[in-house]
Amino acid sequence: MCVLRFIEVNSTLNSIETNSKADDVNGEWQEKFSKYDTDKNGLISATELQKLLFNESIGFVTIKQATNYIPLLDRGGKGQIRFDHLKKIEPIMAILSQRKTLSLVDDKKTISSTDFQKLLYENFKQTIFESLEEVEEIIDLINKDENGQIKYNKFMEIENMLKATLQLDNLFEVFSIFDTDKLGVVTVDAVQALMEIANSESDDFEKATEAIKKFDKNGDGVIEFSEFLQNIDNLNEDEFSIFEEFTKKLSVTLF
Ligand SMILES: [Ca+2]
Ligand SMILES: [Ca+2]
Repeated sequence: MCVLRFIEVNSTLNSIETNSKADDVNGEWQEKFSKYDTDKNGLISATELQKLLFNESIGFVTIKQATNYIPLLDRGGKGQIRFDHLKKIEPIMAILSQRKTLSLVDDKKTISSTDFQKLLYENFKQTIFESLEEVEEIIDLINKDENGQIKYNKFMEIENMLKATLQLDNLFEVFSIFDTDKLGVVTVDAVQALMEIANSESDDFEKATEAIKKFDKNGDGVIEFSEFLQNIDNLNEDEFSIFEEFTKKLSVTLF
């Protein structure tokens, strides 16, 4: 009787704790949402999302990339994110914030914004930036001194940050190949149809189907972009190489 009583009390305490933790997390999201919903329309736009990610030191996406990702994060949100969908950016945040530790050069070395812009464009043209003008988005977000100079350390930091941007965008490209109906989700049927086109081995076919199911964490039969990003690291080596091989074959077949 005594033990039972203890368990009851304990489970009540646990649920109170869990609730208050959930309230805290919800509060933090609410705070972020109101802070970055600068036009106060109750939605986070591509530009607002770019600012949120950059100012919170999470990472950088171009407005064009954000515009591609948002309909996948909030399907039915008409190109902007509603509050109850904001948490879906978590896997994006996780990928963007993965960075190597840098050994920074001296703090006095600076570079002009124009050179900064050119260097970034040279290193990431075609892969992230479509034009030199697009690099201005990131220049606008960075602090400059009164002479328009930027610290060289900042350049290294941004370059490092953009590697994660690139990784995220590559994953978006892969997801888009699988999202054949352009509904913003991947289904087992669509992947199987693509595997037929790519003439995959029947053994790989089965393994890939099983692997695909691993992504569907909420079990609704479709894989959302956030589920895809969240679970890409959970594939074992064998599954990962099947996907890699398959995606390569597909890009040759489809494009
Ligand atoms: Ca807004
Ligand atoms: Ca799902």
